[in-house]
Amino acid sequence: MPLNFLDLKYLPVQDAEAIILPIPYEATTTYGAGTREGPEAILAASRQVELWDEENNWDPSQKVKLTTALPISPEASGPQAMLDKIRRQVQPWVSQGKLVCALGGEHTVTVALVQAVQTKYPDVTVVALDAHADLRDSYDGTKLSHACTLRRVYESGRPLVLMGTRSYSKEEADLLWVAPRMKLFKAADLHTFEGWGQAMEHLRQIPGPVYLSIDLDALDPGVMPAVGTPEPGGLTYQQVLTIISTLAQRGPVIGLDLVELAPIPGNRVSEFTAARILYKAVGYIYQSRR
Ligand SMILES: [Mn+2]
Repeated sequence: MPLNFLDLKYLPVQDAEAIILPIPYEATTTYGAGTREGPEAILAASRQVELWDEENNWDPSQKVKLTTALPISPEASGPQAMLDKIRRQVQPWVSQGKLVCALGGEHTVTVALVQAVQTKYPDVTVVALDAHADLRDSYDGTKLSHACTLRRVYESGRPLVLMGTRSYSKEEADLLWVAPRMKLFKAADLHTFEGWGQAMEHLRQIPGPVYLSIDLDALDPGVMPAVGTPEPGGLTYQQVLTIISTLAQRGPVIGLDLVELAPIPGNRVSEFTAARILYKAVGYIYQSRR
C-alpha cells in the first residue's frame, strides 16, 4: 500500500483539488546521494504531523480535498524522457485547476513542473529557494543536471526570483548581474533586518500566479541536514514559512515542489521538517483562496 500524505484516507485524484506527487528521480547527484528516497521519507514522516494548524486555528486536511498520487517511476531512457513523462502527467491536472505539490527527487524535476504550469499560466513568476544558483549552462556533460535547473527554468522566459542563495560559480555570478528577469536575495541579506524587509516587499509586489520551488538545501543544514549538498548560512524554518505565507497572501500560488531531500538513516528531523513545511504551504495557499 503506497503511503498517503498525513495518513489521510484515500481520495481519487479526479476528486482532489490538491495533489501530492512523489517523484523519486535521481540521476545526476554529484555529492551525497539518496534523493530517490526523499518522497517516501517525507510521506512517512507526515504521519506524525499534527493536523490542527496551531497558527491559524483550522484543520486544512478537513477543508482541502487533498490526495497523494502514485509516484512517477524513474525513466530509464534518460533525463529528457523523464522530464517529458512528468510534464505529460502533470499538465492535465494543472489545466483542471488542481494544485500539484511535487516531492523530489533531484531538483531537475522542477524544469518539467514549470513547463507544465506555463500552458495554463503563461504569466507565471517562478520563486526558487535554493542554497545554490543552479544556473550553470551544463554540468558533468549534461544540460539536465540538478546544477542547471534554474538556468533551464530561466530559459522559459519568465521572471525568476532566487532566495537563500549562498553558493555559485563565476559563470553564474556573471549571469546574475546581467539577466534582466532575475532577482537575487542572497541568504546573508535575508539575515539582515533591512534585506529581509526588502525581500518581503518584493514578494508582495509580484503580480499574477507564482510557482514556488523549494530546494530544501535553502534551509540551514542545522535545520535541514539531510540534503545532498549542504551549505552553511541558510534560512530558518520560520523564514521559509513567512516567505510562503507572504506569497500566498499576495495572490495565487499555482504549483510547488520540495526537492533534494536525501534522508540520513536514524535522523528524522529533516523529513519531518519537510512534511511540516508542505502541510503549512497547503494551509497558507488554501486559507487565502477561501
Ligand atoms: Mn537546487
